[in-house]
Amino acid sequence: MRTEEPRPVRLEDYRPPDWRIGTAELDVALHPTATTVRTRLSISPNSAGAPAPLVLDGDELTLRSIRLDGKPLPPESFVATPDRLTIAQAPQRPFELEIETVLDPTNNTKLMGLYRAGATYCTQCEAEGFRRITYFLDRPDVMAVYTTRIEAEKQDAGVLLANGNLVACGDIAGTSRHFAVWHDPFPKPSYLFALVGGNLGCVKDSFTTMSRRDVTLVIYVEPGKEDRCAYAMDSLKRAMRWDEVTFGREYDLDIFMIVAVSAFNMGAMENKGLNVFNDKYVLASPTTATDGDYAGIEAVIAHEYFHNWTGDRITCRDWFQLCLKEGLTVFRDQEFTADQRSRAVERISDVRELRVSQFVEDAGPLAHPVRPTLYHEINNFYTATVYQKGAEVVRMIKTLLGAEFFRAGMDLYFTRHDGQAATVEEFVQCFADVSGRDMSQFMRWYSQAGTPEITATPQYDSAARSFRLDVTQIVPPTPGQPNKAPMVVPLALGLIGHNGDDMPLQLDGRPLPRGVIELTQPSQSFVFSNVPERPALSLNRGFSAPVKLVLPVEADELRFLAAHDRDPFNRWQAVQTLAMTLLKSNVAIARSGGAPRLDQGLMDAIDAILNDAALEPAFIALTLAPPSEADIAREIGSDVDPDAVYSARRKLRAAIGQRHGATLADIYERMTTPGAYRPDAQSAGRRALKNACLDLLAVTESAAGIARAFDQYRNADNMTDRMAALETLAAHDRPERTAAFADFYTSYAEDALVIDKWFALQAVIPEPTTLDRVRALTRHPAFSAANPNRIRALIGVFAQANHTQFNRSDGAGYDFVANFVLELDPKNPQVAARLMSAFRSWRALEARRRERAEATLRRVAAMPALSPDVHDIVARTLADS
Ligand code: 0A1
Ligand code: ZN
Repeated sequence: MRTEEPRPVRLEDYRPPDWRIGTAELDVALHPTATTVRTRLSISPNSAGAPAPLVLDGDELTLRSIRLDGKPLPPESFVATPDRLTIAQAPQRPFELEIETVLDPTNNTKLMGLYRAGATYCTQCEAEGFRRITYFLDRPDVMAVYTTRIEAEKQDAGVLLANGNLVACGDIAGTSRHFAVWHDPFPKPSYLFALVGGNLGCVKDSFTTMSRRDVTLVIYVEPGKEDRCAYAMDSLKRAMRWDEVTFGREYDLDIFMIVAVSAFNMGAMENKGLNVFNDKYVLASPTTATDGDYAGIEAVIAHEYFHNWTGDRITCRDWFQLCLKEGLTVFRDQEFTADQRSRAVERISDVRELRVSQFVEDAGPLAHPVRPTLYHEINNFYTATVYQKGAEVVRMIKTLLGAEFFRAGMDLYFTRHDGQAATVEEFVQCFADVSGRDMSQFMRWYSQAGTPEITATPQYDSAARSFRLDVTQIVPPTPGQPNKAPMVVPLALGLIGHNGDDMPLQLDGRPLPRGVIELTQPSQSFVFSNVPERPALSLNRGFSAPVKLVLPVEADELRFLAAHDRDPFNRWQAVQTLAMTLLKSNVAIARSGGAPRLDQGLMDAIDAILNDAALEPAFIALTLAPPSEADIAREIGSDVDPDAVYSARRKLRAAIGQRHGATLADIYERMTTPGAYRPDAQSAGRRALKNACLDLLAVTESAAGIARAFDQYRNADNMTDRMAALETLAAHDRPERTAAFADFYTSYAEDALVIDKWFALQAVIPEPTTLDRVRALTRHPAFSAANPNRIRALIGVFAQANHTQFNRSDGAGYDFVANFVLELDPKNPQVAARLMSAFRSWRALEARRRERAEATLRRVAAMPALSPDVHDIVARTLADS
């Protein structure tokens, strides 16, 4: 717990640092509970302005000694508290400061700073963890050259790693200790510092860069897990090549290292030359990892590697600029996956994810701009808005400018800002400079929160052969932003003739560049000429803008688009829109006790997709999944009853299973691939379709459907098929479920990452007994509240993905999660705060649940000694607006 009430940090208060740190030499003697860190900093005043005191950040630090230019500092000339070191009259000239602190990594449960993941020593410094290691100007615009010496008992930590290149290592004569010295020649902010010590196995490889330099690649893992690193290593090499080819970016050190650790607050971390990973995003074998796990590894490995340029070589001036590295790097990893796998499937998956996480965030009390202007706790801003919407904003720049200007703008950014701590303005200016385009209105995507709502009204004039589109945009109010200005919205579109072909687009007598219209006003009309027949309108193709579209489209036209649109995203979207319309009306019917409607048109659209031999299996699988519960709830917007949402959705899936039973059974057989498991996208797509069929056939409650799932569970030779079958069985309260869960546990008890799947599948069962089950599982020997992966698998999945049981009408789900959060908060506030954000949609619930959720939130808010992390989430969740 911090000793002071945190003050908000505001973008407008940004000032350059008063001091610079040129070099930082760390000497770290690892010890389980008393690690000593001796730091030598070369410090100089940053400007010739008025003399400023030197104030270094700390967090729970214990100072052992301090020297200035080699001499001990007299006690009256400095003040050291756990969270600050102040030298009121520091010399106004360059000087050297030596600081010794002592740390307890074993009892560092926050997993920030230096901590232990199992027996391994590792660090996590983003955003403000370095100050838990030593006193420092812990802000990203202070960039220093680091040299790190580590020493340890050889038997405790046989491997000693830090950023950069290895310059020396060896035994310490006359002792059982050894040491290693690492030097990173690239100036970097403290949040990119890392060191690791442990007894680790490794896998080595090498990569020849485009300028023919050889780079050593090493992945370190728990000994015995080396054979699960092949896919991560292969992904790394593909990512390195892709960045050279696509962005001209080459790796810059002699070695690139990845360390997989078992306890990590997030997915992974891009420390310069020494990425630290949650082992979930490194380890994979056919019998322990699903296709989804393989895809996650590929994406996260690429993401962290791409940070080397977008994050490390060019970093952020301050934490308000977080999207500068995160949005851009997510965009880059999404493009990588699109190129490695299927562009259409990647786009649909990314938009699905955006809608369930970012759109939900944007519609609730935690909504914030892609670049916020105020925060209480920066850890709470690693959000879907900063990451996913941040990526959409970069993608829109590409859509507006075209691929060539986009690449030129990126090239300019890399040359102009290399080695700097930059801002969003500087990034966007590069695109303005190369294209000559005024980007000032576009900047609103960074400053205005909320999902714009675009209403489009089409009108065809057969006499004039013209097609007119009247478009209005509204950006809804969000916390602190009641009034919004119009945005620049690039809408890719197509006008489709009755034969399914796109018509040439002529706007104001000129061909439309890239098929994109640009909204800039609250309302605008676009008139297309030479339109020979009434077209079907395909709007926001490829989801060119992250907006909500309101279009008065007839079901017939949606069916036509589902069958004929040459834009695969909008084919998928057409089926989603048909399903959403039906689901919303069936939710209302369910609440008044009626029987759900069926929609022949939707069934026909699905039929057309199922029988289109030209479509990739992964695409068909995505089309078979109706909008998620979170999507439906968001569309309904208020007075949401999660039970009615769940029931309407399940019944629609049962209707699909019933109506298309024969086709689904046939596809199930055809998609069964003989031979050994391969994780490539095509094979994964076939499995995804097969397993979508399996689930739809079982959701009808047919005995044959359940038997097929149980058979698949028992006979599967890979984790994807086994998990898919278990997931299907999990939704049916039958003896087969009990048997399969028991078997799964005994088969994989030794493998924590696999047991996480077992926790998660039980946490998501949509039945009233689940809360008791989850409660009991928190006492299971395989569960540990000290490990974030276990917490996310059991409590996180229950709170975020089990809509009916977290939102039980008696409020017991809320109380359970809140109590867990309160217990976790003193130990790991970051993970606790993330769990707490599950309450973010509480205002949209029906009255009874809303009252229960509010009571729970108020109870948490009233607790003394909440961490700043949880306090911030709860206060914003409860705020009026
Ligand atoms: N920069 C990392 C995300 C990250 C942020 C904070 C952390 O602290 C626990 C860890 C990781 C990324 O984008 O991958
Ligand atoms: Zn990142």
